Amino acid sequence: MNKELRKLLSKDKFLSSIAEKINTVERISVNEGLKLFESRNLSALALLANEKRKQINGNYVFFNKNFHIEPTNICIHNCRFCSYRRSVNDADSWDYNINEMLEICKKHYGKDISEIHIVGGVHPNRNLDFYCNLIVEIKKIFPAVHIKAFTAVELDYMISKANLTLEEGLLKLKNAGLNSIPGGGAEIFDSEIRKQICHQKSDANAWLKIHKTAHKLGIASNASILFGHIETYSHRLEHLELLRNLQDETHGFNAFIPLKYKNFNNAISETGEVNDIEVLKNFAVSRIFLDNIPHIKSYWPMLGKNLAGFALHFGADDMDGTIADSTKIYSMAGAEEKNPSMTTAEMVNFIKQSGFIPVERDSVYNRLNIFE
Ligand code: V47
Ligand code: SF4
Repeated sequence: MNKELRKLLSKDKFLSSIAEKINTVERISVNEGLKLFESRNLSALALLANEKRKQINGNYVFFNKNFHIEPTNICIHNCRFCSYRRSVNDADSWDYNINEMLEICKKHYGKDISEIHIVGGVHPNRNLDFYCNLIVEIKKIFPAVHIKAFTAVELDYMISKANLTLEEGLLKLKNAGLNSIPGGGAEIFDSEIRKQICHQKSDANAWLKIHKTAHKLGIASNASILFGHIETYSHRLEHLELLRNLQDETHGFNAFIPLKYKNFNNAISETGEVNDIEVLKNFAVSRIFLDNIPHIKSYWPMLGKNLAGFALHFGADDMDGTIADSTKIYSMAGAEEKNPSMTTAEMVNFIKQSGFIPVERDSVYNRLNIFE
Protein backbone atom coordinates (compact mmCIF):
# COMPACT_ATOMS: atom_id res chain seq x y z
CA MET A 1 0.00 0.00 0.00
CA ASN A 2 1.34 3.43 -0.86
CA LYS A 3 2.55 5.91 1.78
CA GLU A 4 -0.03 8.50 0.72
CA LEU A 5 -2.86 6.14 1.59
CA ARG A 6 -1.34 5.17 4.95
CA LYS A 7 -0.96 8.86 5.82
CA LEU A 8 -4.51 9.70 4.78
CA LEU A 9 -5.95 6.95 6.95
CA SER A 10 -3.59 7.28 9.90
CA LYS A 11 -5.97 9.47 11.91
CA ASP A 12 -8.74 6.86 11.83
CA LYS A 13 -7.93 3.69 13.75
CA PHE A 14 -10.69 1.61 12.21
CA LEU A 15 -10.01 2.60 8.59
CA SER A 16 -6.27 2.08 9.07
CA SER A 17 -6.97 -1.40 10.43
CA ILE A 18 -8.94 -2.18 7.25
CA ALA A 19 -6.11 -0.76 5.15
CA GLU A 20 -3.73 -3.05 7.00
CA LYS A 21 -5.96 -6.06 6.36
CA ILE A 22 -6.08 -5.24 2.65
CA ASN A 23 -2.33 -4.85 2.66
CA THR A 24 -1.79 -8.25 4.26
CA VAL A 25 -4.56 -9.86 2.16
CA GLU A 26 -6.63 -10.63 5.22
CA ARG A 27 -10.39 -11.02 5.13
CA ILE A 28 -12.70 -8.48 6.79
CA SER A 29 -15.51 -9.62 9.10
CA VAL A 30 -19.23 -8.93 8.88
CA ASN A 31 -18.89 -6.40 11.71
CA GLU A 32 -16.10 -4.61 9.90
CA GLY A 33 -18.23 -4.57 6.76
CA LEU A 34 -21.05 -2.98 8.76
CA LYS A 35 -18.71 -0.34 10.13
CA LEU A 36 -17.54 0.44 6.61
CA PHE A 37 -21.16 0.98 5.54
CA GLU A 38 -21.64 3.31 8.49
CA SER A 39 -18.48 5.30 7.71
CA ARG A 40 -19.05 8.78 6.31
CA ASN A 41 -15.56 8.94 4.87
CA LEU A 42 -16.41 8.28 1.21
CA SER A 43 -12.95 9.17 -0.09
CA ALA A 44 -11.36 6.66 2.29
CA LEU A 45 -13.81 3.99 1.11
CA ALA A 46 -12.84 4.76 -2.48
CA LEU A 47 -9.14 4.46 -1.66
CA LEU A 48 -9.58 1.19 0.20
CA ALA A 49 -11.78 -0.39 -2.46
CA ASN A 50 -9.44 0.82 -5.16
CA GLU A 51 -6.52 -0.79 -3.37
CA LYS A 52 -8.40 -4.10 -3.21
CA ARG A 53 -9.42 -3.80 -6.88
CA LYS A 54 -5.79 -3.18 -7.88
CA GLN A 55 -4.66 -6.16 -5.81
CA ILE A 56 -7.06 -8.43 -7.73
CA ASN A 57 -7.32 -6.85 -11.19
CA GLY A 58 -4.51 -4.32 -11.62
CA ASN A 59 -5.64 -1.32 -13.65
CA TYR A 60 -7.66 -3.38 -16.09
CA VAL A 61 -11.36 -2.82 -16.67
CA PHE A 62 -13.16 -5.54 -18.58
CA PHE A 63 -16.04 -5.53 -21.07
CA ASN A 64 -17.45 -7.92 -23.65
CA LYS A 65 -19.45 -7.78 -26.85
CA ASN A 66 -22.90 -9.07 -26.08
CA PHE A 67 -26.61 -8.66 -26.55
CA HIS A 68 -29.63 -9.78 -24.55
CA ILE A 69 -32.70 -11.80 -25.40
CA GLU A 70 -35.64 -11.38 -23.04
CA PRO A 71 -37.95 -14.22 -24.15
CA THR A 72 -40.99 -12.97 -22.24
CA ASN A 73 -42.12 -10.52 -19.59
CA ILE A 74 -45.03 -12.77 -18.61
CA CYS A 75 -44.32 -14.20 -15.19
CA ILE A 76 -45.99 -16.47 -12.65
CA HIS A 77 -44.34 -14.44 -9.89
CA ASN A 78 -45.17 -10.92 -8.90
CA CYS A 79 -42.11 -9.41 -7.23
CA ARG A 80 -43.08 -6.08 -5.77
CA PHE A 81 -39.95 -4.31 -7.05
CA CYS A 82 -40.46 -5.49 -10.62
CA SER A 83 -41.59 -2.96 -13.24
CA TYR A 84 -41.23 -5.40 -16.11
CA ARG A 85 -43.53 -8.32 -15.33
CA ARG A 86 -46.94 -8.57 -17.03
CA SER A 87 -49.88 -11.02 -17.07
CA VAL A 88 -50.78 -13.07 -20.16
CA ASN A 89 -53.51 -10.72 -21.40
CA ASP A 90 -51.75 -7.42 -20.78
CA ALA A 91 -51.37 -5.34 -23.95
CA ASP A 92 -47.68 -4.68 -23.34
CA SER A 93 -46.72 -8.27 -22.56
CA TRP A 94 -44.58 -10.26 -24.98
CA ASP A 95 -43.81 -13.91 -25.42
CA TYR A 96 -41.43 -14.73 -28.26
CA ASN A 97 -41.41 -18.09 -29.96
CA ILE A 98 -38.13 -19.67 -31.03
CA ASN A 99 -38.25 -18.25 -34.57
CA GLU A 100 -38.81 -14.74 -33.25
CA MET A 101 -35.79 -15.09 -30.96
CA LEU A 102 -33.69 -16.43 -33.83
CA GLU A 103 -34.69 -13.34 -35.84
CA ILE A 104 -33.31 -11.19 -32.96
CA CYS A 105 -30.07 -13.18 -33.14
CA LYS A 106 -29.80 -12.78 -36.91
CA LYS A 107 -29.83 -8.98 -36.50
CA HIS A 108 -26.52 -9.31 -34.64
CA TYR A 109 -24.93 -11.72 -37.11
CA GLY A 110 -21.45 -10.66 -38.23
CA LYS A 111 -20.95 -8.25 -35.32
CA ASP A 112 -18.33 -10.38 -33.59
CA ILE A 113 -20.58 -11.02 -30.58
CA SER A 114 -19.04 -13.33 -27.95
CA GLU A 115 -21.97 -13.65 -25.53
CA ILE A 116 -25.76 -13.85 -25.61
CA HIS A 117 -27.42 -13.13 -22.26
CA ILE A 118 -30.91 -14.64 -21.97
CA VAL A 119 -33.13 -13.76 -19.04
CA GLY A 120 -36.85 -13.09 -18.63
CA GLY A 121 -40.07 -13.82 -16.76
CA VAL A 122 -41.14 -17.27 -15.58
CA HIS A 123 -43.76 -18.06 -18.23
CA PRO A 124 -46.38 -20.65 -17.12
CA ASN A 125 -46.48 -22.38 -20.54
CA ARG A 126 -42.78 -22.66 -21.23
CA ASN A 127 -40.64 -25.61 -20.20
CA LEU A 128 -37.15 -27.05 -20.13
CA ASP A 129 -37.44 -28.59 -23.62
CA PHE A 130 -38.43 -25.23 -25.10
CA TYR A 131 -35.37 -23.53 -23.62
CA CYS A 132 -33.03 -26.41 -24.56
CA ASN A 133 -34.31 -26.15 -28.17
CA LEU A 134 -33.79 -22.40 -28.09
CA ILE A 135 -30.14 -22.86 -27.11
CA VAL A 136 -29.58 -25.59 -29.72
CA GLU A 137 -31.08 -23.41 -32.47
CA ILE A 138 -29.06 -20.33 -31.45
CA LYS A 139 -25.86 -22.34 -31.52
CA LYS A 140 -26.63 -23.36 -35.11
CA ILE A 141 -26.38 -19.66 -36.02
CA PHE A 142 -23.60 -18.72 -33.57
CA PRO A 143 -21.68 -21.97 -32.94
CA ALA A 144 -18.91 -20.27 -30.92
CA VAL A 145 -21.03 -17.91 -28.85
CA HIS A 146 -21.16 -18.20 -25.05
CA ILE A 147 -24.74 -18.53 -23.81
CA LYS A 148 -25.27 -17.10 -20.32
CA ALA A 149 -28.87 -17.83 -19.55
CA PHE A 150 -31.69 -18.11 -17.02
CA THR A 151 -31.68 -16.88 -13.45
CA ALA A 152 -31.89 -19.45 -10.67
CA VAL A 153 -35.60 -18.56 -10.38
CA GLU A 154 -36.28 -19.49 -14.02
CA LEU A 155 -34.16 -22.64 -13.64
CA ASP A 156 -35.96 -23.67 -10.46
CA TYR A 157 -39.30 -23.54 -12.28
CA MET A 158 -38.30 -25.25 -15.54
CA ILE A 159 -36.34 -28.05 -13.84
CA SER A 160 -38.94 -28.89 -11.20
CA LYS A 161 -41.70 -28.77 -13.84
CA ALA A 162 -39.72 -31.36 -15.83
CA ASN A 163 -39.60 -33.58 -12.71
CA LEU A 164 -35.82 -33.72 -12.87
CA THR A 165 -33.24 -33.28 -10.15
CA LEU A 166 -31.19 -30.09 -10.31
CA GLU A 167 -28.19 -32.09 -11.57
CA GLU A 168 -30.25 -33.71 -14.33
CA GLY A 169 -31.90 -30.46 -15.41
CA LEU A 170 -28.70 -28.45 -15.44
CA LEU A 171 -26.86 -31.20 -17.32
CA LYS A 172 -29.61 -31.27 -19.92
CA LEU A 173 -29.17 -27.52 -20.44
CA LYS A 174 -25.39 -27.85 -20.48
CA ASN A 175 -25.58 -30.57 -23.12
CA ALA A 176 -27.87 -28.33 -25.17
CA GLY A 177 -25.18 -25.62 -25.08
CA LEU A 178 -25.76 -23.54 -21.93
CA ASN A 179 -22.38 -22.15 -20.85
CA SER A 180 -23.03 -20.14 -17.70
CA ILE A 181 -25.74 -18.73 -15.45
CA PRO A 182 -26.38 -15.03 -14.80
CA GLY A 183 -26.57 -13.56 -11.31
CA GLY A 184 -30.21 -12.46 -11.13
CA GLY A 185 -32.93 -13.65 -8.76
CA ALA A 186 -30.78 -13.32 -5.64
CA GLU A 187 -32.31 -9.99 -4.54
CA ILE A 188 -31.76 -10.03 -0.74
CA PHE A 189 -31.43 -13.47 0.84
CA ASP A 190 -33.02 -12.59 4.19
CA SER A 191 -36.36 -14.43 4.43
CA GLU A 192 -38.26 -11.56 6.11
CA ILE A 193 -37.23 -9.11 3.37
CA ARG A 194 -38.00 -11.69 0.69
CA LYS A 195 -41.47 -12.12 2.20
CA GLN A 196 -42.08 -8.43 1.67
CA ILE A 197 -40.62 -7.96 -1.80
CA CYS A 198 -40.79 -11.32 -3.61
CA HIS A 199 -42.64 -13.75 -1.37
CA GLN A 200 -43.60 -16.29 -4.05
CA LYS A 201 -40.32 -17.03 -5.68
CA SER A 202 -37.38 -19.35 -4.96
CA ASP A 203 -35.84 -18.62 -1.55
CA ALA A 204 -32.21 -18.13 -0.59
CA ASN A 205 -31.58 -21.85 -0.11
CA ALA A 206 -32.96 -22.68 -3.53
CA TRP A 207 -30.90 -19.91 -5.19
CA LEU A 208 -27.69 -21.00 -3.45
CA LYS A 209 -28.32 -24.69 -4.15
CA ILE A 210 -28.84 -24.10 -7.86
CA HIS A 211 -25.59 -22.13 -8.14
CA LYS A 212 -23.72 -24.69 -6.03
CA THR A 213 -24.97 -27.54 -8.21
CA ALA A 214 -24.09 -25.63 -11.37
CA HIS A 215 -20.56 -24.98 -10.10
CA LYS A 216 -20.12 -28.68 -9.32
CA LEU A 217 -21.12 -29.49 -12.91
CA GLY A 218 -18.55 -27.02 -14.26
CA ILE A 219 -21.10 -24.32 -15.10
CA ALA A 220 -19.77 -20.96 -13.90
CA SER A 221 -22.15 -18.26 -12.72
CA ASN A 222 -22.53 -14.73 -11.43
CA ALA A 223 -24.15 -13.42 -8.27
CA SER A 224 -26.07 -10.22 -7.58
CA ILE A 225 -27.74 -8.18 -4.89
CA LEU A 226 -30.76 -5.92 -5.32
CA PHE A 227 -30.11 -3.12 -2.84
CA GLY A 228 -31.50 0.23 -1.85
CA HIS A 229 -35.15 -0.60 -1.07
CA ILE A 230 -36.31 -1.80 2.37
CA GLU A 231 -33.23 -3.74 3.45
CA THR A 232 -30.71 -2.67 6.10
CA TYR A 233 -26.91 -2.78 5.99
CA SER A 234 -27.06 -5.99 8.08
CA HIS A 235 -29.20 -7.65 5.43
CA ARG A 236 -26.68 -6.67 2.76
CA LEU A 237 -23.80 -8.07 4.81
CA GLU A 238 -25.65 -11.32 5.56
CA HIS A 239 -26.21 -11.64 1.78
CA LEU A 240 -22.54 -11.02 1.00
CA GLU A 241 -21.47 -13.51 3.66
CA LEU A 242 -23.60 -16.30 2.19
CA LEU A 243 -22.04 -15.65 -1.21
CA ARG A 244 -18.51 -15.50 0.19
CA ASN A 245 -19.06 -18.81 2.02
CA LEU A 246 -20.36 -20.56 -1.09
CA GLN A 247 -17.50 -19.18 -3.17
CA ASP A 248 -14.99 -20.58 -0.64
CA GLU A 249 -16.54 -23.98 -1.30
CA THR A 250 -16.99 -23.95 -5.09
CA HIS A 251 -14.98 -21.07 -6.65
CA GLY A 252 -17.68 -20.96 -9.33
CA PHE A 253 -18.69 -17.29 -9.25
CA ASN A 254 -17.02 -15.06 -11.84
CA ALA A 255 -18.59 -11.75 -10.97
CA PHE A 256 -20.77 -9.97 -8.46
CA ILE A 257 -23.31 -7.41 -9.69
CA PRO A 258 -24.72 -4.83 -7.27
CA LEU A 259 -28.10 -3.89 -8.78
CA LYS A 260 -29.55 -0.62 -7.48
CA TYR A 261 -33.32 -0.79 -6.99
CA LYS A 262 -35.07 1.51 -9.52
CA ASN A 263 -38.49 2.64 -8.43
CA PHE A 264 -40.47 3.59 -11.53
CA ASN A 265 -43.93 2.03 -11.85
CA ASN A 266 -43.80 -0.89 -9.41
CA ALA A 267 -45.56 -1.92 -6.20
CA ILE A 268 -42.94 -0.40 -3.87
CA SER A 269 -42.32 2.81 -5.82
CA GLU A 270 -43.05 4.87 -2.70
CA THR A 271 -39.83 3.46 -1.18
CA GLY A 272 -37.86 5.86 -3.38
CA GLU A 273 -34.29 5.30 -4.54
CA VAL A 274 -30.99 5.63 -2.69
CA ASN A 275 -28.61 8.32 -3.92
CA ASP A 276 -25.35 7.88 -5.80
CA ILE A 277 -23.22 8.07 -2.63
CA GLU A 278 -25.02 5.02 -1.28
CA VAL A 279 -24.50 3.20 -4.58
CA LEU A 280 -20.75 3.92 -4.50
CA LYS A 281 -20.48 2.84 -0.86
CA ASN A 282 -22.18 -0.42 -1.77
CA PHE A 283 -19.62 -1.03 -4.52
CA ALA A 284 -16.73 -0.29 -2.15
CA VAL A 285 -17.91 -2.57 0.66
CA SER A 286 -18.76 -5.37 -1.78
CA ARG A 287 -15.26 -5.20 -3.33
CA ILE A 288 -13.51 -5.24 0.03
CA PHE A 289 -15.74 -7.92 1.62
CA LEU A 290 -15.98 -10.32 -1.34
CA ASP A 291 -12.26 -11.03 -1.49
CA ASN A 292 -12.84 -14.34 -3.29
CA ILE A 293 -15.08 -13.21 -6.18
CA PRO A 294 -12.71 -11.95 -8.86
CA HIS A 295 -14.86 -9.35 -10.60
CA ILE A 296 -17.32 -6.65 -9.56
CA LYS A 297 -19.61 -5.53 -12.32
CA SER A 298 -20.63 -1.93 -12.87
CA TYR A 299 -23.73 -2.64 -14.91
CA TRP A 300 -24.02 0.56 -16.94
CA PRO A 301 -27.49 0.01 -18.53
CA MET A 302 -28.92 0.22 -15.02
CA LEU A 303 -26.56 2.74 -13.38
CA GLY A 304 -26.21 5.04 -16.38
CA LYS A 305 -22.78 5.62 -17.92
CA ASN A 306 -21.61 8.36 -15.56
CA LEU A 307 -22.33 6.55 -12.32
CA ALA A 308 -20.96 3.32 -13.82
CA GLY A 309 -17.70 5.21 -14.47
CA PHE A 310 -17.54 6.45 -10.87
CA ALA A 311 -18.13 2.91 -9.61
CA LEU A 312 -14.85 1.91 -11.30
CA HIS A 313 -13.14 4.11 -8.70
CA PHE A 314 -15.03 2.31 -5.91
CA GLY A 315 -13.90 -1.24 -6.61
CA ALA A 316 -15.66 -2.26 -9.82
CA ASP A 317 -13.55 -3.63 -12.68
CA ASP A 318 -16.10 -4.80 -15.23
CA MET A 319 -18.58 -2.84 -17.36
CA ASP A 320 -20.47 -5.87 -18.74
CA GLY A 321 -21.14 -5.47 -22.45
CA THR A 322 -22.00 -3.42 -25.48
CA ILE A 323 -25.65 -4.63 -25.11
CA ALA A 324 -26.87 -3.24 -28.48
CA ASP A 325 -30.17 -1.90 -27.15
CA SER A 326 -31.47 -5.34 -26.22
CA THR A 327 -32.70 -5.14 -22.62
CA LYS A 328 -35.86 -3.65 -21.14
CA ILE A 329 -35.66 -4.72 -17.46
CA TYR A 330 -34.07 -1.46 -16.32
CA SER A 331 -35.53 1.00 -18.82
CA MET A 332 -39.02 -0.12 -17.70
CA ALA A 333 -37.96 0.48 -14.06
CA GLY A 334 -36.85 4.06 -14.83
CA ALA A 335 -33.13 3.70 -15.64
CA GLU A 336 -31.46 6.68 -17.34
CA GLU A 337 -30.31 4.51 -20.25
CA LYS A 338 -33.52 4.09 -22.26
CA ASN A 339 -31.91 2.31 -25.23
CA PRO A 340 -28.56 1.10 -23.85
CA SER A 341 -25.96 0.51 -26.56
CA MET A 342 -22.23 1.22 -26.87
CA THR A 343 -19.93 0.45 -29.77
CA THR A 344 -16.58 -1.15 -28.95
CA ALA A 345 -14.85 2.18 -29.69
CA GLU A 346 -17.20 4.02 -27.30
CA MET A 347 -16.65 1.44 -24.58
CA VAL A 348 -12.87 1.60 -25.00
CA ASN A 349 -12.89 5.42 -24.88
CA PHE A 350 -15.21 5.42 -21.90
CA ILE A 351 -12.94 3.11 -19.89
CA LYS A 352 -9.81 5.05 -20.90
CA GLN A 353 -11.44 8.36 -19.93
CA SER A 354 -12.34 6.83 -16.59
CA GLY A 355 -8.62 6.19 -16.00
CA PHE A 356 -8.25 2.46 -16.68
CA ILE A 357 -6.91 0.06 -19.31
CA PRO A 358 -9.79 -1.45 -21.33
CA VAL A 359 -9.73 -5.20 -21.86
CA GLU A 360 -12.18 -7.00 -24.11
CA ARG A 361 -12.88 -10.33 -22.45
CA ASP A 362 -14.89 -13.44 -23.15
CA SER A 363 -17.59 -14.52 -20.70
CA VAL A 364 -15.16 -16.37 -18.43
CA TYR A 365 -12.68 -13.46 -18.39
CA ASN A 366 -10.09 -14.72 -20.85
CA ARG A 367 -8.46 -11.57 -22.23
CA LEU A 368 -9.20 -11.19 -25.95
CA ASN A 369 -7.86 -7.67 -26.61
CA ILE A 370 -5.95 -5.26 -24.38
CA PHE A 371 -6.30 -1.61 -25.47
CA GLU A 372 -3.11 -0.18 -23.84
O1 V47 B 1 -33.01 -10.49 -10.33
C1 V47 B 1 -35.68 -6.36 -11.40
C2 V47 B 1 -33.25 -7.02 -11.09
C3 V47 B 1 -32.38 -8.88 -12.05
C4 V47 B 1 -35.55 -4.25 -10.85
O2 V47 B 1 -25.12 -12.06 -14.52
C5 V47 B 1 -34.27 -4.80 -10.85
O3 V47 B 1 -24.04 -10.70 -15.80
C6 V47 B 1 -33.41 -2.76 -10.22
O4 V47 B 1 -29.94 -11.18 -13.84
N1 V47 B 1 -34.63 -2.19 -10.18
C7 V47 B 1 -32.18 -9.63 -13.34
N2 V47 B 1 -33.20 -4.05 -10.54
C8 V47 B 1 -30.96 -9.09 -14.09
C9 V47 B 1 -29.80 -10.02 -14.10
C10 V47 B 1 -28.45 -9.50 -14.54
C11 V47 B 1 -28.26 -8.20 -14.95
C12 V47 B 1 -27.00 -7.79 -15.38
C13 V47 B 1 -25.95 -8.68 -15.44
C14 V47 B 1 -26.15 -9.99 -15.04
C15 V47 B 1 -25.04 -10.98 -15.13
C16 V47 B 1 -27.41 -10.41 -14.57
O5 V47 B 1 -32.87 -7.59 -12.32
C17 V47 B 1 -33.40 -9.40 -11.09
C18 V47 B 1 -33.59 -8.19 -10.17
O6 V47 B 1 -32.64 -8.20 -9.14
N3 V47 B 1 -34.39 -6.09 -11.16
N4 V47 B 1 -36.41 -5.24 -11.21
C19 V47 B 1 -35.73 -2.89 -10.49
N5 V47 B 1 -36.94 -2.32 -10.40
FE1 SF4 C 1 -40.91 -12.33 -12.47
FE2 SF4 C 1 -38.30 -11.77 -12.34
FE3 SF4 C 1 -40.10 -9.77 -12.29
FE4 SF4 C 1 -39.88 -11.41 -10.20
S1 SF4 C 1 -38.27 -10.01 -10.97
S2 SF4 C 1 -41.82 -10.77 -11.19
S3 SF4 C 1 -39.38 -13.37 -11.15
S4 SF4 C 1 -39.74 -11.16 -14.01
